Amino acid sequence: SPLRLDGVVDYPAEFAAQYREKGYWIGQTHSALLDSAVSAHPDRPAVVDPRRTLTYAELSERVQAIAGAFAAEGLGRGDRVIVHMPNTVEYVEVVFALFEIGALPVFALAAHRSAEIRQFCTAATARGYVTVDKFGLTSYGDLATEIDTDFPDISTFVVPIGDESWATGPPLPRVERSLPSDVAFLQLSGGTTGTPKLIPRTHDDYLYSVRESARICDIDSSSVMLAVLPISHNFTMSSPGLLGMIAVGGCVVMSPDPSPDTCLRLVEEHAVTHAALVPPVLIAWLNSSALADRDISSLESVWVGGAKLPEEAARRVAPELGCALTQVFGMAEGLVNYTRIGDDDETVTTTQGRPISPDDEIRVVDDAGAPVADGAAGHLQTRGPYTIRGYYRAPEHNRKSFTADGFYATGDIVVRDPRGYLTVVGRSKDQINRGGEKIAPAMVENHLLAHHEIHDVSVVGIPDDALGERICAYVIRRDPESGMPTVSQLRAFLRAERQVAAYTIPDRFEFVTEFPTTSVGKIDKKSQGR
Ligand code: J2J
Repeated sequence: SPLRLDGVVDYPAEFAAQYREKGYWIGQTHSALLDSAVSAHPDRPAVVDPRRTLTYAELSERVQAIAGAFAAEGLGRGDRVIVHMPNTVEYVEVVFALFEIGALPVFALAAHRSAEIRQFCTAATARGYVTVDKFGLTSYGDLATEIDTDFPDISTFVVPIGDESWATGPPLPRVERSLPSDVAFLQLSGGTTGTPKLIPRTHDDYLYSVRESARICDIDSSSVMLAVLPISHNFTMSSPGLLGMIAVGGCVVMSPDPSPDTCLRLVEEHAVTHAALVPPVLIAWLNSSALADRDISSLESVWVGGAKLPEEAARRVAPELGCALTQVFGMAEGLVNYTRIGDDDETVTTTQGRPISPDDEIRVVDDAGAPVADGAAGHLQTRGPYTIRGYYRAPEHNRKSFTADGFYATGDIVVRDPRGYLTVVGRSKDQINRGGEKIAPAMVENHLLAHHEIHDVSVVGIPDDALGERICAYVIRRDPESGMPTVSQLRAFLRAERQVAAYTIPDRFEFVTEFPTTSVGKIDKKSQGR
């Protein structure tokens, strides 16, 4: 019977029926996706990192053993399990082991720290937390101890990186433990509020977007993708990402860091054909001296998205990297747009593509909700076969983020052309896009307001050449004369006391005595950002 999970907004029955009828939802689970790759390509490499390489058959064997270990700890169908792991082979083993037992991975980013992980534990009422012992200079194990102590209902697992002998118990009997219509995992929203919003995606809806993405990007079993960005991110996971590669029997090479030196070396070593990049990483590749030393002729195309790609950078891809460019404009809530192979240069360099599905419904509306003409800027709203109808356990927030007829209000301002291609021209949501990393100002403001010497704070995005935007905090001190707190005290407070992810710490602090206000007395974030 279907998984019963409170706080999920289902697709209306008539829409679900239509999506099945049209062949979008084919009744496949993530475990079944892996199984078909294992039968078709048992001996092909599935996933590679600097320590280990697994073929599809080996991956499947490890997944069964680890699933057994999770089940032995009492984890099972419908349980939410926070996955807090860097880009490694073990990441793929763990996530598919959770799918195998019907548990729901919650896709934390490796960069998250105690503050964010605790929020996810609470928001998801998690039963499990999986992390690694250490990776590079970062030790993760301590956080597991903390979670163990503070969340008695959560079982914690610390995976020893590179050690093939962990979880080698008996495999589980093979039965399907979830239905294709079940929620498969909880993805994270970029967020606009002080609490994280979780995104429930079903096997059916997500894998439709994955298979179509693989087809649009023309990947097959000979394709090799370099995972440069955090593998948990929806882009690297599914557009077409790790799952797209598994859908076609291709190979994923995990990069331990996004630096051009590491990445371009890996492209040469593993004859990488594709990579998903945010604009600042693409630009770092283009400007890297390593480009001259490396043979990257295997690269067929780079997929670039997560933030607006400047046209000048887009135009440099073909001549300087010797490969094609695909622009990707997507969101963890659903809708993904791609420029298509064979599109003219103008389209590929100046638009963010068009939707995956003929049944992605797109509305571009003015402030009053009335449709605007093609060519005019407006708010993007969307509904379709892989776009959620609501965030997890967030009825109040859902009333703002979804229209009465079920369209998701993306908070993006776009221009649609008569062919249906979208160009992102702005944003109406209160969110900072720092080189593809999304920060909710309200979240940062809440942490700063916990400082006893701060009277008030307003966090905004400020334009930045390299990252598109950076984070700026306008701070009103409790005692303006005191000179306290200082910038370095505030950074230390956020890092060490509040324990937030480094990418959410403001790049700049400005001490002010009042915020600019609009005519209605609301803080004018737009004028601060300029
Ligand atoms: C401008 N803004 C963009 C683009 C995303 C594929 C690719 C990206 C994401 C992603 C994703 C943009 N140009 N090319 O999930 O599957 C901004 C928009 C959007 C928000 C979503 C995928 N591509 N954006 O970035 O959930 O503001 O997903 O609404 O992290 O990023 O962020 P996120």
